[in-house]
Amino acid sequence: MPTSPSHNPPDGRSGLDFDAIVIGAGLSGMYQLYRLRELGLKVRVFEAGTEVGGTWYWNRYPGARFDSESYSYGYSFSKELLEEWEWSEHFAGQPETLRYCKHVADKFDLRRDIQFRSRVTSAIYDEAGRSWTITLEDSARFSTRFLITAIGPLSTPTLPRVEGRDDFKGQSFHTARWPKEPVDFKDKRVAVIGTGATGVQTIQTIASEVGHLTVFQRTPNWCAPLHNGKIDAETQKKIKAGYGEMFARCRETFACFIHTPDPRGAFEVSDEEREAFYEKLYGEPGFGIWQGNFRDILLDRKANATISEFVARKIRSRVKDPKIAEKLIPRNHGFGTRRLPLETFYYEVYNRDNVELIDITETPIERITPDGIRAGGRDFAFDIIIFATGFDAITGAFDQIDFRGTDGVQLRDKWKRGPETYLGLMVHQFPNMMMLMGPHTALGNIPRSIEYSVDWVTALIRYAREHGLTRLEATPEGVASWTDHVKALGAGLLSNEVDSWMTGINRNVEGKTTRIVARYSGSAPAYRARCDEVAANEYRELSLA
Ligand code: NA7
Repeated sequence: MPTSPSHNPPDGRSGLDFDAIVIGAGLSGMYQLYRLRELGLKVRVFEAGTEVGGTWYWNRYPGARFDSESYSYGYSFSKELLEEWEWSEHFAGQPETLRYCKHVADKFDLRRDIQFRSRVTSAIYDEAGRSWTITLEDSARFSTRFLITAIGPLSTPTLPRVEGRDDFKGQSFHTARWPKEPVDFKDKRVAVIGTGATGVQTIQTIASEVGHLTVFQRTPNWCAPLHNGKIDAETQKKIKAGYGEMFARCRETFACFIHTPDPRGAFEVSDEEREAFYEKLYGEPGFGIWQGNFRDILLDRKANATISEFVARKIRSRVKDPKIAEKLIPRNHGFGTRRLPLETFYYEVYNRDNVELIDITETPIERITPDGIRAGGRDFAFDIIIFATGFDAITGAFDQIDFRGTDGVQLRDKWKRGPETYLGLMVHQFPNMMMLMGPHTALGNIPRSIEYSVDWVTALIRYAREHGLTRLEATPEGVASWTDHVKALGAGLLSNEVDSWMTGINRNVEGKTTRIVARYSGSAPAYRARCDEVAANEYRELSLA
């Protein structure tokens, strides 16, 4: 293995500020810091916010909560942490999750290596030094051997490109930039634009608090009941005793959730059995109806139609006004082909006298006015406008930072027609840069995927240190083969034939109107097997020096 003594000085004598820089102090960044410290590395995490928590720091909108079972979502790496932390609900709300993140930061003394209020604006690779220099918004610069992005797949909020946004005299918020102070909704006329997972949680939470609520819906989404509940003492004990088994199960399931698809096809059972199965799933908590449904509902149009029709009937039975019910039923995509929002009496909101649903495909938003919104020639007056309009997903956070690799190549340019990665973890021409939860990686139950990716990156860095390697790069062949593999896996999935953040569509962002394969859509076990194989073969697929 070739080593270059000039690039491999003993620890602390490289002349670099850090051995590793991590961008972002969300769940990925926090755990990566913990692991790299174990290796004895000098690490600094740069975080734009004022606290740890990432998603759970920024998304403090009313009603923000887990859609995955709380206990399946926490970190699994520390037995002590599992033993001492008690989730109060099966699907915890954002304040509790943020408390959890802070607790983890305290327990492992993470904050001493995290620099808050520090937004990274550029990251430039230096070939001579085999290092990266990052620059912050305030122009401060830091150099490092390894650069790890932990910037989140859903962290760059986007606003509608509509005229007059700055003219509005009332309060307006994007859900992912919600103020820390409570917002007073009492007697207020409130607009919510957007009906994705975030819009649904917001709408169902504030409908009874506001004076009047107007929901501007462009595309209805299929939703299913969350069925949340408090965790009593006895269940708490069972959860703790069952952690080992539950995490082992999550390691085996397709997307690391506790739910696993039913091995039967939708038409392998009688109509009555199918109906009874759907009824059972609709009555159970969490993502079971999505992740634990018949094996073919996300693959086969006819199978999908059976569950879509079932849920449409549920919507019709829950919404009193048949015209409104029809507006709430999706027509352009099947059940579960977009990320499924889980709800708590969401549909019943539309039975309230103080709630109005505006279908903006019929009544288009023309502009924001000083007093509200003009849509379909009608002026709506509002005190508060809430933008639940989503994110420039997966690659968006990368576009916000000027990443430049060898020969000054820009990541933005390289990924213009869609991301190209090696295992979703590395990019050719970007040596020593590793991505956590970047494009082409297995997402699913995110913390489960995070723990795996962080451990993989940590093992790679450990290997590099043990073997005197200071330059780790994905090869063009490795990238081409992984990118082709990811694209091939996406073929045939109904979800890849639908516009959503999962297929890289965001009409609020220029150039994001063509579907791409942004996610790895194979099984998490298959993803891990492939990454494990690379590690077991001592990373020979990488270019190492
Ligand atoms: P989503 O799921 O991307 O939803 C955004 C919503 O906002 C969706 O209903 C969009 O309609 C709507 N939207 C976006 N732009 C506009 C404009 N310009 N005008 C009207 N309506 C608009 O984001 P979320 O924050 O709800 O959820 C993201 C993920 O976070 C979620 O999947 C979970 O994993 C957590 P569209 O469907 O594009 O017609």
